[in-house]
Amino acid sequence: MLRFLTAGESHGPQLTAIVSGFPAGVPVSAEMLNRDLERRQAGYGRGGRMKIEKDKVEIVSGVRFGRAMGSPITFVIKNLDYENWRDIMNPVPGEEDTSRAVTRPRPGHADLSGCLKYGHTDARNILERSSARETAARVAVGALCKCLLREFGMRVFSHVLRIGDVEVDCAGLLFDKIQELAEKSDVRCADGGATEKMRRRIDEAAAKGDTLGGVVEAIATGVPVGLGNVMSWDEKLDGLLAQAVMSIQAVKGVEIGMGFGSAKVFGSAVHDAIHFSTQDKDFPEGHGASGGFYHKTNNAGGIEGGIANGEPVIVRAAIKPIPTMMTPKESVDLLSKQAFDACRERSDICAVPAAAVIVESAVVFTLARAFLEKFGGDSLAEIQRNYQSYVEYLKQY
Ligand code: EPS
Repeated sequence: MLRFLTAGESHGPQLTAIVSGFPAGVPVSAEMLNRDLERRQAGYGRGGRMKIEKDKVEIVSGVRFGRAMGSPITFVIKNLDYENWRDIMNPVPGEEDTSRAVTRPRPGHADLSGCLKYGHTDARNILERSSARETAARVAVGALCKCLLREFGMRVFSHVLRIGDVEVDCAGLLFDKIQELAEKSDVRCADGGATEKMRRRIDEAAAKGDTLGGVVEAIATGVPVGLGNVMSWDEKLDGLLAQAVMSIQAVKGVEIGMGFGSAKVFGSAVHDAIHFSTQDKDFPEGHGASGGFYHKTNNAGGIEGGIANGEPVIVRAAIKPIPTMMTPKESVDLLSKQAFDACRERSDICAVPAAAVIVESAVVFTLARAFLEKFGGDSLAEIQRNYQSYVEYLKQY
């Protein structure tokens, strides 16, 4: 089974990810992974930390001459900021530098519940790991999985639909155009007018010492019918996607396809009618192998009954505003129990553009795992044989 584990503190020496179950023979390059790390770092509204970091992976196991070997793949991403935190993050027992201790937990963070759970009185022991810095490792894992999915014509991209009260209008745009425009926008949005308004809102939030959240969308095209499972609750593709996306720092809501909107209207406005054709030209944009069955609408977001139905998989996530604020809310000191304002820490104003790339990575990983479950996972050649035979079966169905 495809699995991964990440480790590393935000201001420690490095982030590490170990991916096991990745098939042998898949072409993998550090450049591919670094491209997505760069995309995650970009975006209007980031704080001072992003001026320090230049995220790059070093692949230290599992890849030889540019191809996966089938053994666990390990990569590390150095935290360049560690140089400024050596004494504070020192693993050696002895004199402790507590100059950056956090005893006034920040509302909205894991600080308080984490300290109570683990018995700490310095929330740094919690926030170093709860920090969204960890998502750099997850994005590298997603980029690795893209190396597999692209071999089978699958693509996953992401864009921003909302920052604060500013909404994007990209109705009628083809996926290619949405992707192209979003990649050019520093708020990762496919609507030039909204881009300007979003930047202004972020400036306003910064001026007030406040922060902003938003909504992001990931779209996966070329997904073949049959990924996921209807038979067991814990194998349903939509359930797996929701878990993977919800586990991302600051995500407070996940929708598939029409999502919450489908609760407001009649069933006739929700369910996607089924059609059949032998002509590729009849299939909607982004359609994957499905034996000729297709849907002209995609309110289901590409998943029915926990199984991919051949249409693009569409996942949206609500990102809450960053809880570290320059105008902090009331809190209580962990030691004295006195009321104080929460700790002020350097942070971002808005990380929604970065969150789009992170959600994209979670979707990529989840689809890659479901893909390997369906088609076997030892080597690329074996998966290609299995995939080809499935496509043939679908044609003859
Ligand atoms: C984060 C706080 C900020 C962000 C960080 C996430 O870092 P710092 O505490 O060093 O200023 O910049 O995000 C990243 C480092 C990153 O790579 O995305 C937090 O508290 O979650």
